[in-house]
Amino acid sequence: MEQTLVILKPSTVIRGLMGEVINRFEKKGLIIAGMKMIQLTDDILAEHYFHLVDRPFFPSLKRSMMASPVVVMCVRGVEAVSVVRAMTGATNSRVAAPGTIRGDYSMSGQQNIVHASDSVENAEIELKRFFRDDEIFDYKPATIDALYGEGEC
Ligand code: IDP
Ligand code: MG
Repeated sequence: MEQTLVILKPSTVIRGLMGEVINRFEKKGLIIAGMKMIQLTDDILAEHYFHLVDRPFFPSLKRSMMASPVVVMCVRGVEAVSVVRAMTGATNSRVAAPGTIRGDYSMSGQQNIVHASDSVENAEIELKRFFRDDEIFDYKPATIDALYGEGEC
């Protein structure tokens, strides 16, 4: 199975939407393999969003990401990286499709509820950025035999 990083951004924490968003991943059948609340810093955001450091909105992106603690999650499942990206929706929530998390919970291109890793390679790098090995758990959900068909995982 793949693992991917999800961050519940301050827009989710401050608006009291953590439970709703976590519930979507649980209902989908994804396994929450790790989860904790942390405060992001300048340094970790410069690393995490290195592809955006030269963009004019980077200072306001950093402020928005440090406005409250965030929840970082390790989410596991077959093809979890692409499944979670599809559930997340387009970056700009105003064009994100209804039914996606951003499409259903946000009006913003910046305060867009969740971060989700965009490739298997980046998921590995990003999970290492936020989790120690012993903070990711390999337990078997009681529902696993009903989540996947034989040989699917
Ligand atoms: P993603 O979150 O959909 O992967 P990225 O391009 O990696 O999108 O951008 C990271 C984050 O930076 C976005 O989720 C959003 O919060 C913010 N961001 C991206 N583009 C803009 C913009 O044009 N204005 C303001 N914030 C932006
Ligand atoms: Mg991205």
